[in-house]
Amino acid sequence: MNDNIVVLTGGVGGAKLVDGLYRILPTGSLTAIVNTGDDFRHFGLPISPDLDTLLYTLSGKANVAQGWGREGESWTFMDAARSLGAEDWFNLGDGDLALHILRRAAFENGDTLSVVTSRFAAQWGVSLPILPMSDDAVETWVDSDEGPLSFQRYFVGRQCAPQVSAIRFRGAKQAKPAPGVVEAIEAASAIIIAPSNPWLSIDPILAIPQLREALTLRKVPLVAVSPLIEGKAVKGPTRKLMDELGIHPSNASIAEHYGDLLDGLLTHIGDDTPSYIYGAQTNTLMLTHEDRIRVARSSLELARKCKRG
Ligand code: FO1
Repeated sequence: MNDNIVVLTGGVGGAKLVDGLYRILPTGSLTAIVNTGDDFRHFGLPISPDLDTLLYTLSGKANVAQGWGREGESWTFMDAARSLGAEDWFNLGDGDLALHILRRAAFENGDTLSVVTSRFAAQWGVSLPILPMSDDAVETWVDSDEGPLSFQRYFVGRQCAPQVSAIRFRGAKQAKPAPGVVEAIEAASAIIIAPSNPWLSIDPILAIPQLREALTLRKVPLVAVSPLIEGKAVKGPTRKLMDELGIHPSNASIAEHYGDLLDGLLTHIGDDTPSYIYGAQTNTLMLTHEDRIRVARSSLELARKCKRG
């Protein structure tokens, strides 16, 4: 089949899979739908971490070791801001600032997040439609033993230390899928959920009613790449979060979480494979570009093999 792949993704881990797919699929046969629940305003600037991580990753600008921001970044702004008493829990690199300042200028110009994101992608030679899940504000919040925390306050400000009891997506019920999102899902030959945190990075996407409905009505396979390796997440709080939410840290829990959306699950070699779901295994650790390509190929193969359940 001529591929028309749609990938749902959050930040770091997801961006690596998208990059692997981007490297092996012909232009025009891949669309990324990206979580914007992590987005927030800082110093009055609109920050879109998962969109920016994807832009950096696909244009080869990403600081891979750090997992966010740019390679070779400088911090003159932060040093000057700190000297003026500014809060410094969330670091804005000098190059990174260009995205936030130009995004804010675009919004003041009446442009949507989708429009400004596609403009950035075109400027950086990224020939992949990078679609925000919505152009409406959706904010991920966690209920914790320190009270309600916005995502970045939890994730960066408190380094995921608070005990989480619930996760909410403010504005999701009213949010509309961004232009092209439902059309991409309806035109897809397969849908892949990237190995992002299901609860923090994929659920905000699934919380948008018309987006979820489009996925439920799909006629094509939907497969996910598990974010767990040997029961732990490669990076970030997935395992800790599962423990706090009382969810057993296994691929069975990942499959259960996606429920009837899932037709297939790609898991790490040697890890548990839920019996009731079509599965495949590979080394899902993505450290090199070859790794990204291997996991991308395995996810495409799984999608081709499993039928729409
Ligand atoms: N993560 C951190 O751990 N510390 C930071 O200071 C930080 C700044 C930052 C700035 C822009 C941006 O796009 C992302 C940034 N991140 C930082 C990462 C961010 O919190 C995560 O990428 C996502 O929100 C989680 O996927």
